[in-house]
Amino acid sequence: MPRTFPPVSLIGVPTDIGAGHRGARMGPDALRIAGLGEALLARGVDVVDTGNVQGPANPWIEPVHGYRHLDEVVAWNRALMDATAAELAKGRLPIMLGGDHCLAIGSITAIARHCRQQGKRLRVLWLDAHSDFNTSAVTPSGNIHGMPVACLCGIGPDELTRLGGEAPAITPAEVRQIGIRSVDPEEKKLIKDHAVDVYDMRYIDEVGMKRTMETALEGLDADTHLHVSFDVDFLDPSIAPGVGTTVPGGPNYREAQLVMEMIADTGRMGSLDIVELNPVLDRRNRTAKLTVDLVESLFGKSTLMRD
Ligand SMILES: [Mn+2]
Repeated sequence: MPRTFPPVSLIGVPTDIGAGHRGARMGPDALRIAGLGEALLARGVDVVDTGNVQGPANPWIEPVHGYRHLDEVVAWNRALMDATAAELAKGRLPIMLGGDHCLAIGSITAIARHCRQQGKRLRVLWLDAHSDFNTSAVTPSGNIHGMPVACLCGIGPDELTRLGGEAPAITPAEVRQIGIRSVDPEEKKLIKDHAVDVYDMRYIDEVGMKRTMETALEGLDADTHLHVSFDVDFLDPSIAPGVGTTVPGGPNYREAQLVMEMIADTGRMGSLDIVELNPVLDRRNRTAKLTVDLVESLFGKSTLMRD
């Protein structure tokens, strides 16, 4: 039986304000040019492109008190939080076209608040090479795209942890991280102290992607909102070169497809971030096209009918 998906709103977030390389600001258009909207329409999904969220330019300066571009990061995330909340309130499934991963602070803050208002449980699936659980005390770069999970869990500057008024926006127990293979030494300790549920590449190698995903998706029910935060550097750089922070040893094409198909099978995805795509580092928009291919699988495209 064909699955139906809620209507989708694309929200462009053209910024690299939290990143260590410039170029992710071009990500939204690269995804549009790769045909993201058309691909969803072809799957029978109702899609509206709401255009781009606006925010300040990237001043490209050194960290101040441990954070790089904090005021600008706050401005972008506040704008995205409001845009995300507006689409959720209309009953639509927002897809954030990033943009660097700091934008997940704004999107997920809005999503968590929506879940509280609706009495829904939240599950955040964080597909990434990195845990993004840094704090200013442990990251030398001060790049905030390495901090969103910590900020969402209440660890970070007040301006970000309290973006939605209350802190923390989420708890580590709501998060499952898949594909992790690069964690800073001090960050490892934080992850352990806060008991973040991390399925790193060694775990995936040992038990396989199918079992990993079954475990990470366990316990989802009709009252669960599943948010997928998809950092394109989750993928092995041999298939996805267009990201600023490539780490070898990521999921291959088939494993990535399985991840997306298993998420689609749950029928619970209520929102999606696509982040860190950097067209400056890509080859002929290859990584954007691969991302569109994977998003089609998130919306139920599979080789055969499987019920
Ligand atoms: Mn990330």
